[in-house]
Amino acid sequence: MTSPVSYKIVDEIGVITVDNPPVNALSQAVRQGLQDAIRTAQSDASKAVLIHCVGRTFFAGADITEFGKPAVEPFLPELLNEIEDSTKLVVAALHGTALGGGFETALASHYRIALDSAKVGLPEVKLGLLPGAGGTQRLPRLAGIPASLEMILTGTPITAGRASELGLVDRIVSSDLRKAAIEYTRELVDSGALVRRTSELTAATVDDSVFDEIRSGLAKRARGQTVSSRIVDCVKAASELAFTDGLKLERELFVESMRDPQSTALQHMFFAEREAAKVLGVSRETAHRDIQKVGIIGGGTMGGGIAMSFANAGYAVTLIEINDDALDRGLAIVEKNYAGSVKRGKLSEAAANKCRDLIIGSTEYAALADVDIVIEAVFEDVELKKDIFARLDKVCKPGAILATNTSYQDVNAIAAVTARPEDVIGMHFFSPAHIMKLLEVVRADKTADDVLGTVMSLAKRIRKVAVVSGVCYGFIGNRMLAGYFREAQLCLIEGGLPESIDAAMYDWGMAMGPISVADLAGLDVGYKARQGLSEEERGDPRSYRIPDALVAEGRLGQKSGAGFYTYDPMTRKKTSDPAVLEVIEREARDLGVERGAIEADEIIDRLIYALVNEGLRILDEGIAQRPGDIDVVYVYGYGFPAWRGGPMHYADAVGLDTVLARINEFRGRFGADNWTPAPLLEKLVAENTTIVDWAKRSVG
Ligand code: 3H9
Repeated sequence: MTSPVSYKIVDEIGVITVDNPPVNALSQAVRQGLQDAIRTAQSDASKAVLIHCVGRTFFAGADITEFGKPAVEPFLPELLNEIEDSTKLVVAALHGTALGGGFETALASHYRIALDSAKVGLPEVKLGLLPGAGGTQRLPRLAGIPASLEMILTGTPITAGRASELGLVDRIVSSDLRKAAIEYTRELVDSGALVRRTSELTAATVDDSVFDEIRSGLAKRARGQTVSSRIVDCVKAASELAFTDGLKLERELFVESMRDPQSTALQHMFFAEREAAKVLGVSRETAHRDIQKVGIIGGGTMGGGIAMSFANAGYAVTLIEINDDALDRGLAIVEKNYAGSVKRGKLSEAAANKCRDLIIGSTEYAALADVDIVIEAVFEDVELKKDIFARLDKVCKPGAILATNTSYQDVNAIAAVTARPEDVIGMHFFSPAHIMKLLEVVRADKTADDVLGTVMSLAKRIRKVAVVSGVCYGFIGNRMLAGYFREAQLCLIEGGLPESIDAAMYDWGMAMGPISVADLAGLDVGYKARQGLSEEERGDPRSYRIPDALVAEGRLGQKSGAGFYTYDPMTRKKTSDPAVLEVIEREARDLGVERGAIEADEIIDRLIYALVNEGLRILDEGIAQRPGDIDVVYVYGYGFPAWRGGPMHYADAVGLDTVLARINEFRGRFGADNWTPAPLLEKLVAENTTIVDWAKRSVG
């Protein structure tokens, strides 16, 4: 096998070139090649060494696919020490994204030159890890403690410009990096520049209060995450211990993090997110339709947010509303959102203006004649949606993609009203659509492969994480959510309080408790939906009587200032309301429910196992392509803690036999209507296997 690393002396510079697509991960072969080259350079005719990568980026980090397997020499930390110990000066030339072990390689080099478009960072925290190849010790020696803590705790890459301000990059160039880097190295040699070892620097000490403050903030900024305090320990050590002792601590805590189930979960999420982009049965080579112009029908919160997502990515958007008033209202919401982004420093005034200018409004469907894709985002009324699609069929040009943003409705039925069902697809955005990362892409029976492929790549362009779902009521996310909300309401009527249920789930790691989510979404939404249903269709009255009673009292949730909680009109801060407890107790009495204490553990198991059980049905039916897709939906769309890896990964981690035993216990206590184990769960337990192994066998 040819090595991904080559070495050649150019103009007296020993140039190490790495070519390991797609992202130049520091695989064993790369590490070996680097070690061989750096050793050769010590005794050959070269005067200095340059490390650079071809392709889209400098090393994007250690090779994550090697994690969990036995480590093979040379190990990265030792290799980087060897690079730093080089007697000839070593220059790293950075482009693309120099991340993790990649950026650590740069920090171990003696000088750094970067393309102005490059970004550098230590994103290990996103994998539940800390930089484990000297990053926690070298970065503080160059950039100081506060900036290092910020970079390592957030994992957010910084620009080459910022890196230069922090002393992490010595020279920035705007083109032809390889040539510029050879010239720079030559210049260093000619000027007699010395080998400059980061490990020999001293990190400026800071007052202990800096660390105390960071630690006390971790509970909020890194809630539930174990690796953050280890990161603080390492960075603190950089200013207190000798370099080698600091490295020893870093190694110890890196290994501890690697063994932590949180890291396993986050690594699973990393690959699940990338897997989700691949559509089974649709080759990556399938030609995509060209998308330049986008039409959106409905200028409400959802339509406006979707318009912003596209405009932010540079697409021209035509927003259609029913009349001038509605259109003005829609455009005003967009305007307000952009003003908010400017105020919060997320966008410059100029960038916001540029995006805003890309969105034009119209009340005429004829304005959609030349759009390449149109997304319908009106309220959830299937007949209205069918009407709209029949009109779109008439006005849109041949080959235009017709998408619906429905959260529940049958996309096949909507497609059937057109003469081109192959062009119809679901694009289920999550609110607020310009912020939430998830996009459920609903593949209807007749959706053409190139339509699906186009929408998946379009999703990436508008910075969404897309997951394919088959057609069913509620698709992947909302279908699973029904059981989760049902159990939250049942726990409430059986003895819980809004606060205790929210606290149980929030403390477990959910972004928001389910009762607060209901208030945010609006209690009237479910109420209205139930009005059209028969008693039988509404299901167990214990699961909706309390919210319906609150709606009857005008408590519609956050929007009316009161729901399960009462909200301050200015700050939206919520407080408990004794009147709600009275409603709960009254409804429980009416329904003959005897209220009693419910432990947090039970609340968690009932809500999460309801998700897991339905998720397994969804998998079994082929609605989700793979378990990781369900995990991506929950982490990116429903505030499930990424460090627990999503409901499917979590179930495997707990053990499917434990999950099944608990569900069977619930069936015994609460009845089979809500608690019949998914057949796939029983099958996997009987076969003594895991969801992930089953998926490997059945999906490949
Ligand atoms: C580390 O460095 C630990 C050290 O401190 C200590 C060690 C002792 N390894 O994201 P994309 C694959 S921890 C293996 O779609 P983009 C990815 O799976 C690491 N594979 O592209 C995908 O494969 P496929 C710290 C990797 O342009 C393909 O590359 N580094 C790795 O949207 C394309 O990826 C990180 O955490 C990897 N390190 O974004 C950086 N990275 O095509 C992680 C990517 O088969 N990577 N792949 O699905 C990223 O953030 C993004 O991939 C990057 C490119 C920004 C680089």
